[in-house]
Amino acid sequence: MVLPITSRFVKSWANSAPIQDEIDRPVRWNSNADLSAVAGPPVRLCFALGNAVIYAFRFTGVYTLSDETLGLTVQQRRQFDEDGFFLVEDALTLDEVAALLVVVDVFYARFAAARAFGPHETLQMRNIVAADPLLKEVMEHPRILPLVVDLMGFNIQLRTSHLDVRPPMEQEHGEKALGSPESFFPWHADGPNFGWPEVDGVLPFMEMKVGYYLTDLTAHNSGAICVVKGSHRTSPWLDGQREKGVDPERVVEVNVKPGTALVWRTALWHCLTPNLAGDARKCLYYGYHHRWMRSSDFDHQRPEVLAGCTPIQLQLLGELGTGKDNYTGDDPEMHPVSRYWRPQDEDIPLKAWAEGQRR
Ligand SMILES: O=C(O)CCC(=O)C(=O)O
Repeated sequence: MVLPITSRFVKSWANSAPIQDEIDRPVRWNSNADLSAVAGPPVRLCFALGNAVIYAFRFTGVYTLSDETLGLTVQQRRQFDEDGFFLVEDALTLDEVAALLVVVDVFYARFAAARAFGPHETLQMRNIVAADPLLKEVMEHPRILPLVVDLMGFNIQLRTSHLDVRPPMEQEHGEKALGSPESFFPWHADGPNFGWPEVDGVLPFMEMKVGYYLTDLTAHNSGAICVVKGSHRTSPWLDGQREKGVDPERVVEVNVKPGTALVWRTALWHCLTPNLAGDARKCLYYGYHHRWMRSSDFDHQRPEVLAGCTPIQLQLLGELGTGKDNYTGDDPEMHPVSRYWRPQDEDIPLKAWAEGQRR
């Protein structure tokens, strides 16, 4: 029951539906979970318990989806906003995983030979969309692209794409504190040099990444990424997280099976567990941001990478969907106007694609 302190008992907030054996679910009063009508003045909460214990409760925003949503669920929306990430199991089929592993292994072998890698050498290769057609296809994976568009809108492009191969490491890496400055992969949030802009101590939503895991990361210390739940919401530079260290209660080790995708805000603090398992960890990352920002992997992709691309691929690769190079508009001499800043519909084919998906 929700009971305003200063006014009389509010009938509609009496008696929420009973909650049994659940640890994460919204409370509803007469099927209403929206408490905004009693927001503002202090309230008292009355709990009626039968053979029960309350561990925690909190007030959060109410999450709803617009009619335009392509694939995102309310739970994914809430997790993305509150925790900064969610997981999609079986985002890739096992056949897709197998095909991608072949490609990843070829690149590792090529670099290992060319650069005389030692047994523990990591490969973090960038701009993979330009390196192989299959790696390019993943940037528009049909299970994930709708979620990216739901979260960022259709006026997006790739900021980066990379593959990571981390062979097993020496055991001594397990002795360093997770993500500490002395560890092989300290806690950090992604961002350009000199940082993202801050608005009242909060980092605006500037970009997101999708991680696709190709190997089994279900065991502790198998090289999985760790994220600090909710850390995308506050600026670490302002709230002193760097000095105080990361709250271990909020750390999530992303122990997942092959084919799982991690959809995450790159402002989340993240680091890696050491890979003390028997096999190399292999994964792919695709970062998306707004088209009016600059990519980190390229200014323009090479012509041979763009040749034969679909309009949507061109858009995601940072080009105009038309394939034309009138980047500053049709009258650049008198009235230059960036087609990234003011795109026409044909410059952003994801718009028409999204509309088609909704029908
Ligand atoms: O290798 C990983 O899993 C994380 C890489 C990373 O720090 C990033 O994608 O920003």
